[in-house]
Amino acid sequence: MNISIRKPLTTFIVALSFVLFSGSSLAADSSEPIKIPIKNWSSQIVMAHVIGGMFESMGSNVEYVPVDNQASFEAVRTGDLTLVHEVWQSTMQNAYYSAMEKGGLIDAGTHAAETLEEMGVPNWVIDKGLCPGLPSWEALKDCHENFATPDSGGKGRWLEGPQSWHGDVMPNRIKGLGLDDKWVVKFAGAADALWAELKAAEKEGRGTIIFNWTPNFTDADGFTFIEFPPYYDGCRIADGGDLTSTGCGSPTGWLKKGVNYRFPRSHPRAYTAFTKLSFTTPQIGSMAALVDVEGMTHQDAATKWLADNEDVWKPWTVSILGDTN
Ligand code: TMO
Repeated sequence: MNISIRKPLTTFIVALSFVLFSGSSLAADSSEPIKIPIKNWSSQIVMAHVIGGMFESMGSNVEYVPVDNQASFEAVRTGDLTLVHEVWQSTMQNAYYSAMEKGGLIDAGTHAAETLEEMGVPNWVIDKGLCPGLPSWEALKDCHENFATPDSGGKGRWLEGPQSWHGDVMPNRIKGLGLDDKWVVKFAGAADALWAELKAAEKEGRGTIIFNWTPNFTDADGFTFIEFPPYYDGCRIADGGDLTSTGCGSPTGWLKKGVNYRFPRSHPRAYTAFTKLSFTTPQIGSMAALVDVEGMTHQDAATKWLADNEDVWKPWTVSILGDTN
């Protein structure tokens, strides 16, 4: 009799404590690695390690996964990646929103930095008068000789980034503006080739037009983006535009983050910190500068950045539930 009364009571207590225990364990992060993408420009790679270091300081495991930029959004959707931390509006919004519409990628907030990805010139090109009338694009009608290179067939050369970044946006733009008899687009093999070109052109005193972006380390050096006809949704050929509209420039835009839909549940603390995380233009520029100006490795740059900026990122990791992992 005694036993038959006690048994249900014991069962009840065990069940109750299980509910309480699992209630609190839900708030602890899984030990499964958080999979962070590594792409092919400096701020992205340094920021990957900055974010990974922040997660590690919270007790999480991380894994770095080299990925193709345009394929990375689908990889977040399917869970092969946990997150993306630099979604540039001008060149990535289509892939980002299409992964969101298919289901599986969710928005995780926007950085403070505004972005621009555009063709431009180092300020000394303007100071030397190599293309009078810049930054207006119309100036390009009369100065292409000063931007010819051995591989450009007598035309002025635009040095684009790797073709995997934006496809045919720039070749189409030159056609759309009616500049294709005077200018030609060449694609750099890697971002480093853009910075090597800036140095070489300055040394040789010749004009140079490269693809560049902000935030970047060049923000501090003096770089001027060319002003093209205004961007509007659908002006580019890839977005339904035609030759009369595809001369449009790049939009000033946002820099977003995104995560796989399971991340808030598997790693609630890391997810919360990641949604709070927001970098400014000078912060992102300094991540790139540690590599492209100071010559550090991406990992060392991230370690230094984390050590120098604890006041920036530590507050994002503090739990409002009052305890730490
Ligand atoms: C994606 N990027 C910032 C290199 O233009």
